[in-house]
Amino acid sequence: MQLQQKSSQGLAIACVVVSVCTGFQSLRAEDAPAAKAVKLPFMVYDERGSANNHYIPSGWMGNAKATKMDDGCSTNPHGGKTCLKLEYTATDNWSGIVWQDPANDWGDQTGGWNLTGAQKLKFWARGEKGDEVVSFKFGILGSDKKFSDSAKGEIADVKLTKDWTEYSIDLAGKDLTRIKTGFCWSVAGQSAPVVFYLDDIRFE
Ligand SMILES: [Ca+2]
Repeated sequence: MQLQQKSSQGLAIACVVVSVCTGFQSLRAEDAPAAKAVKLPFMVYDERGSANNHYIPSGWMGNAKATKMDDGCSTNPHGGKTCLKLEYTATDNWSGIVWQDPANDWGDQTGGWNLTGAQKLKFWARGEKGDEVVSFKFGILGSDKKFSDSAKGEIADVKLTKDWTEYSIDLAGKDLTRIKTGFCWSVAGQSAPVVFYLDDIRFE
């Protein structure tokens, strides 16, 4: 009631104070700031160093010591001048890399992108020899995390061919309002080192 008697300037200051206090309370996951909206298509990997790239391939999992990634491979890219080259040199154990936003976050920080409207997560892949088995997914942060992904999807145990082939994960009906892990690949150790290539990873 006292606010009504204050000057408009005083009211404005009071509003700012209320906003700040509300901000402190919003540290709870369900009240976290909305994830940034995007324009589709939304690239995860386009070219080395491209401003079109989103998410950061910072989440190295499993046997990372036996894993290599070249994000500027110029050998037969699918589009442009570069593609990703992934190598897993061990024949046992497993490995994978998660594209994260923010980098190195496993669910403790807010962030991510609002991908509402996207119908598919699409990418191109090829194997060095053919028959390499690789799994692909997004949205690996479950509801046990403070700041989780709002949806997940996967195509498991894809057998690659030597030629570029396009794969997709269907997003129909998914809540895409906060996707913090936009892409992930993983391989289990196979009888020989696994080498494969990825390009044009995007939501559209
Ligand atoms: Ca490219």
